[in-house]
Amino acid sequence: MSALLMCVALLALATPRLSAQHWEPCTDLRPLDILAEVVPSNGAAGGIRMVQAQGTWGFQLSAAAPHIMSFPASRMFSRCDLFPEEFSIVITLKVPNLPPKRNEYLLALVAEEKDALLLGLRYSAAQVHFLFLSEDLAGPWQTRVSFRSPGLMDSQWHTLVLAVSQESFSLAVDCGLPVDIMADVPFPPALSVQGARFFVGSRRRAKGLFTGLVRQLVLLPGSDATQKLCPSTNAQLAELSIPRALQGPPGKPDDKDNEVLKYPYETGMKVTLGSRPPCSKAEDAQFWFDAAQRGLYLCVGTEWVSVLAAKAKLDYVEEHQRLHTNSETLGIEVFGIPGVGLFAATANRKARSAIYKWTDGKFVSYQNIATHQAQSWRHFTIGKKIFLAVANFGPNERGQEFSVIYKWSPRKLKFTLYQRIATHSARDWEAFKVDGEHFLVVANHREGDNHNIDSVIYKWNPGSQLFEANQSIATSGAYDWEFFTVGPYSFLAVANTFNGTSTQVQSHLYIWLVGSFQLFQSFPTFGAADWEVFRIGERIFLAVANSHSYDVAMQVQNNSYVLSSVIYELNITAQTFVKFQDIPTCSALDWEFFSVGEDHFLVVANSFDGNTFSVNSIIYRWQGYEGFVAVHSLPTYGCRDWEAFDTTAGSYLIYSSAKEPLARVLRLRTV
Ligand SMILES: *[C@@H]1O[C@H](CO)[C@@H](O)[C@H](O)[C@H]1NC(C)=O
Ligand SMILES: *[C@@H]1O[C@H](CO)[C@@H](O)[C@H](O)[C@H]1NC(C)=O
Ligand SMILES: *[C@@H]1O[C@H](CO)[C@@H](O)[C@H](O)[C@H]1NC(C)=O
Ligand SMILES: *[C@@H]1O[C@H](CO)[C@@H](O)[C@H](O)[C@H]1NC(C)=O
Ligand SMILES: [Ca+2]
Ligand SMILES: [Ca+2]
Ligand SMILES: [Ca+2]
Repeated sequence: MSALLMCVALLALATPRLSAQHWEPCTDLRPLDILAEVVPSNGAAGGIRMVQAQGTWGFQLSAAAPHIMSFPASRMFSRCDLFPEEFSIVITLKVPNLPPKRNEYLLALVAEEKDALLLGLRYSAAQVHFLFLSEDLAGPWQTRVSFRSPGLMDSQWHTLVLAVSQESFSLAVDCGLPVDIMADVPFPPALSVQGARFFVGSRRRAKGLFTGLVRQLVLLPGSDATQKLCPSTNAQLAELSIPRALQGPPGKPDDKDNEVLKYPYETGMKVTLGSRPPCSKAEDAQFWFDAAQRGLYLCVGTEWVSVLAAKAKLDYVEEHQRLHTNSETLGIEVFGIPGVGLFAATANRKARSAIYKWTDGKFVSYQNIATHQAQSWRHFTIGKKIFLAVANFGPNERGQEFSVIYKWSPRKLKFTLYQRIATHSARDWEAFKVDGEHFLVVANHREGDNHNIDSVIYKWNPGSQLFEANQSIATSGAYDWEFFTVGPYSFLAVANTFNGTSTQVQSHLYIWLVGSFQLFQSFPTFGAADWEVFRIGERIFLAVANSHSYDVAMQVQNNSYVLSSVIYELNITAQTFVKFQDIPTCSALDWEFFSVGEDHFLVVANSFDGNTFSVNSIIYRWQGYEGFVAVHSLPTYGCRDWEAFDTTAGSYLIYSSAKEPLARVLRLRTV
C-alpha cells in the first residue's frame, strides 16, 4: 500500500460531508463488522451454519437465501449516504476449488431500486475482482479491477486485505507483499449509498453464491487495515473484528492438526447457535454452540453433553485405562477417521505394531501390522485419502530396511500397504504441506555405525500418486522432525542426537525458501529426542527434549541423563528463537502441549535418571510471567511418548513405555 495512505491523517481520509458547520464522516471510523451484521450473536438467522475447518470456525452461508444475508447500508452509514473515498476491506475465508469460469461473490453493495451494483468483491479460480460503479458525463459505468492468482484454492484459510485509495487498489494475502494496481478510473469520491443494501456472500441473486467458509468481513473506513493487522504471527487468520459467535471458539489452538475436532466439518455435522435448542432423536449427534458461555455441546440421546466447556479447569489426573500392548511401545499416534471413529496406533518394539479403536470409552485392539522395531507412526491425509506411515528402525527378514506407508481402505475398514521407502534406522516421520503440495520427511538415525547421514524429504507426486525424494538434509543421529508455519513461512526442525562421538551436537531449524529448506537457526542440544512447537495467544514456542549428555572423550566426567531441556520463544522482530526457560528433566524423550479450557500445559516424558526407569513425568502449567510451573508429578516407567486427545466424554492423555508392554490412558478431571 502506498506510504502516502498511511501518513495522511485518518479524519481527512474518511469521506467527509460538507455540512453547514463542519466535516463529518458518514460512518464510525472504527472497523465495521459487516459479517456480524448479518449473523446475529444468537445465530438465529436461517440457513447459516457454523462449521470448523482446520481447527478454526467460520460460517457457511450457502444454504441461506441472499436476502437473509443482507442489511440496509443506512445501518452503518448512519450520518450521511456517502461511501468512504478511501477504505479497506478485510476478509478471512476458506474457499472450495471452483471450476474455471465460475465466480462467487463475497460482498456486494446493491442500489435496490435500480438493481445496480455499486460495489462488489468476487473471486474465481484465478482472480479476485473488485467492481464499482463510477459516473462521468457519459453516465454510470462499471469498473473492474482484477488481481491475478491470489492463491486461495489450496484448502487453507486466508485473510485478504483490499485497500482502496483513489486510483490505487491493493490486495494483500496473509500479510504478504501487496499487489498494487493503479487503475485509470479512480474510486468515486462521492458514491451515494442511499437506498442501498449490503449482501454478504451473494450479489442479491441466487447465481454466484459464496460456497466456502467466511470468518471475517470488515469494512475499515479511512485507512489501510494492513497497518493494523500485519505483521502477524498467524497471518492466515489475522483478526480485525470477528463476530462474537466465532470468538474464542472451543478446541485446541490450531497449531495441532486435531483430527478429532476437524471431524464435525468433514462429515458435515450440524452446529446450531443461539439459546439451548431441543435435543431429541431428531437432533442426535448434532452440536450446539453456546456463544454466551462459549461451550460446545453434543446431543446424545435426549441430553446435551458438554464437549469442551471452555471454562473447565484441570483439577487432577486419574488412571482411566491400562492398555496392554504387543510389546514395549516407542511411539503413539492418536487420530480420527471421519465417520469411523478415534484411533491410536502404537509403534511396538517387537514383530507387530497395533492399531486400537476407541470403543465405549476405551481403546480396543483393532488391527495388527507387522513392523520392524517400529519407532513411531504418523497419520496424514491427502485429499480424501487417509495414510499412516511407520518408521521402522530395524531391517526385515531379508535384511532390507524399509519404512512403510499404509492407506486406509474405506471398503475393508483397515489400513493396507501403500508404499515402501528405503530408510536407515528410521526414527520418525513428519507430514506437512507447503504451497498446497504434500511432503513427508524421514529421520534417518544411522547407517551401520555412521550417524552422520542424510535424512530425506519426499514430495507427493499427484501424477504417480507416490512419494518421491525431493531434498536431502545432513543429520547426526536424527530422532525427530517437527514442521510448523509462522504466517506465510514454513519451518522444519530436526532433533539431532549423536554425531559418533558426542551427544552435544547442534539441532537445526530450516526455513522453506524458493523450493527448498535452508538453514535458519541452530540450537545447542544434548541427545535431542523431540521438538514440540506450540502457540499461546500470539506467542510461538519451540521446546526441545534433551535426553543424554555424553562425549566419548569425557565419558567419565560427563555422562549424564539429568539435564535441562529448553523452551525457546520466537522473537518476531529479531526473527530468531531465544531461550525462554530451562526445565530440569531426566532423559527427556518427548514434550506434549495441550490445553484445558483456557489453561495451557506441557507434559514431559522423563525416562531415566541414570539408575532407574522409574521416574516421574511432570505436567507444567503455563503461568504467564512465571513461565511453565510444575503442577502434577506422574509416576512413569521408561516413559517414551505422550499424546493428548479429546473425545465427547472428556480430555485424556496417553503415554507409552519403552521398557514395559503397558501404556496408560489418563483422564483429565476438570472442575
Ligand atoms: C561431534 O561433536 C563434538 C562436540 O560438538 C565434536 O567435538 C566432534 O568433533 C564431533 N564429531 C564429529 C565426527 O563430527
Ligand atoms: C522439491 O519440491 C519443490 C516444490 O515443489 C520444487 O520446487 C523443487 O524443485 C523440488 N526439488 C527437487 C530436487 O526435486
Ligand atoms: C557436561 O554436560 C553439560 C550438559 O549437561 C554441559 O553443560 C557441560 O559443558 C559438559 N561438561 C563438559 C566438561 O563437557
Ligand atoms: C526482540 O528482539 C528485538 C530486536 O533484537 C529486541 O529489541 C526486543 O527487546 C526483543 N523482544 C523481546 C520480547 O525479547
Ligand atoms: Ca515428529
Ligand atoms: Ca512431541
Ligand atoms: Ca508425543
